[in-house]
Amino acid sequence: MDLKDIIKPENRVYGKTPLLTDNVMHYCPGCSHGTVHKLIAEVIEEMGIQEKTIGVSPVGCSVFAYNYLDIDWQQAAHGRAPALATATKRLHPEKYVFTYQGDGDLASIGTAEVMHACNRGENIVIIFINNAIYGMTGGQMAPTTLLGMKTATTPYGRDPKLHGNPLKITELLAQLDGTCFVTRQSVHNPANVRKAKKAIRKAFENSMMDKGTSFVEIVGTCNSGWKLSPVKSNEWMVENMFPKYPLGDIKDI
Ligand SMILES: Cc1ncc(C[n+]2csc(CCOP(=O)(O)OP(=O)(O)O)c2C)c(N)n1
Repeated sequence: MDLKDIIKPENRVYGKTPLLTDNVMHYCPGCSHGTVHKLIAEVIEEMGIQEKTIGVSPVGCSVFAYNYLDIDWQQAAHGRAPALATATKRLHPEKYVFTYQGDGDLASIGTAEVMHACNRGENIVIIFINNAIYGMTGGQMAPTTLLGMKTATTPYGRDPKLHGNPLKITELLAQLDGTCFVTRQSVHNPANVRKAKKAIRKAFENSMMDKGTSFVEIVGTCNSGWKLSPVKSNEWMVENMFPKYPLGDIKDI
């Protein structure tokens, strides 16, 4: 019997969007990147903008994002995605342009780029994955690392006297006149996955309304870097990350 005869349209509860390629993702089991990729792909499919979307992939674990979403992509040097997205959107105002960046990329190496793109109010979407460390290079401290958190470069825990304080860059960007929508989400359970998807969709819709920059932070896990199982990582994130990085909309105009 053919699969189509068993799974009738009325019985279908979920199907993988064709925008997600069949390439096997290189992410570690439990990593948030894969879930966020899926949400972006679903939003693009549901909005029918596959041919009109250009992603800018970063340096970091999600450097290969272009292998997983069947849309047009550019590859930026570390931290430079908002600058590249600015040029792309200005050259192609009819396109939906988004960046996808980790916290090392966006909140450390590319701080200036993201600040000025948001301040200029570029009509782009910025997706920011905050897992509190530099994942790809082996779990070094990032600006978003929590106080006391052990990383490869803070083996005794982050000490504010030595290493400074965690940077709440999302709150900073919300202060800038160029941002129209700034929100912090997570994908650690089904309810939050749905909320994150809604936020991503809103951000994409905003980018055609000349309202300015939409910024979606996703607080995510890096279980390899954190040296915890996927389940424990989610628990650790809820207990430790959310008090410092509370979920919800920070700005919506
Ligand atoms: C200018 C520059 N500095 C440093 C590096 C090395 N580097 C590559 S990936 C990475 C860390 C990426 O961390 P993050 O942006 O948080 O993304 P994650 O891997 O955690 O998703 C670093 C420091 C680089 N490629 N370019």
